[in-house]
Amino acid sequence: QEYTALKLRVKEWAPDAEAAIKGKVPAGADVFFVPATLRPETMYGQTCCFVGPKIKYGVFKISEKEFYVITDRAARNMAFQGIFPKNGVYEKVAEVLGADCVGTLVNAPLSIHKQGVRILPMESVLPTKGTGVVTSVPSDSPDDYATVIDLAKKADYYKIKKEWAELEIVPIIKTPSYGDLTAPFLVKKLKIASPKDTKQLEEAKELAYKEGFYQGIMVFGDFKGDKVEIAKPKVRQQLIDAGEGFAYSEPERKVVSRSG
Ligand code: ZZB
Repeated sequence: QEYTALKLRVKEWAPDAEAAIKGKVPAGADVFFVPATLRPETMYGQTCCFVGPKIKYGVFKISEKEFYVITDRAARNMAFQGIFPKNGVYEKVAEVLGADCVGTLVNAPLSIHKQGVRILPMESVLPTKGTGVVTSVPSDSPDDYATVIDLAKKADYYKIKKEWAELEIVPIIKTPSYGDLTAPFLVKKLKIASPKDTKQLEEAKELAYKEGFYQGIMVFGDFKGDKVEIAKPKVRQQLIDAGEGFAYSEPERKVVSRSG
């Protein structure tokens, strides 16, 4: 899988995360949450960034000035892709639990929400995929839409401020079948009531990917009017050129062998 890794710079730490990294990251250095995405063209619509509350993350040193928050597994992969200064070597300076990061304010490149977006919990984040950090685009990802609705509904239970989950969702991509807010449309159409409706969410995701990629037209950003197919690599290159993203690939996951 060829992902785009995105650099979300920490503007303000949640208190427990701040305590965990205290004295371990030099003053003045930037720390980034680094989600891996297959949809760089949707980055305008980021409204938050998810971590698995029970997942343990490492804070890895890229240089004196830059540190990444990702899983150990992702750091190991990155170390063999020229992302760390020395091939195969990845230095971990601190560890932090996903739950302790909740509430941290980060700057999300290209997002319309220039004041920053919050780190929020998502139970279904897989520690074995990507970087274990997932940027949230509720306009175009059914999983993300179902999750932000649930987070806002049960803000107290999740120990978050309701407004952190309620940043405005704007149209980024238009398709003939689903209009300009694909994820909300599909969540409604498939009667998805919560993030626990995993089977319908899987189906919604497949539909959203297909329709978005082959029929989608950008309705926001520098490539407004272009087909998604055309805009995708251009947005990706912009992010890379701006130093706000980089290529990250992951060895194909093992596929369960088919019977017989
Ligand atoms: C932003 C985004 C916007 C994404 C969108 C999708 C969509 P896939 O689809 O299963 O091959 N992701 C990345 N890492 C993880 C993880 N560790 N656990 C759970 N989800 C993860 O996986 C790729 C997508 O799954 C990534 O692309 C990321 O969400 C999420 F509008 O990033 B995406 C229709 C999907 N739309």
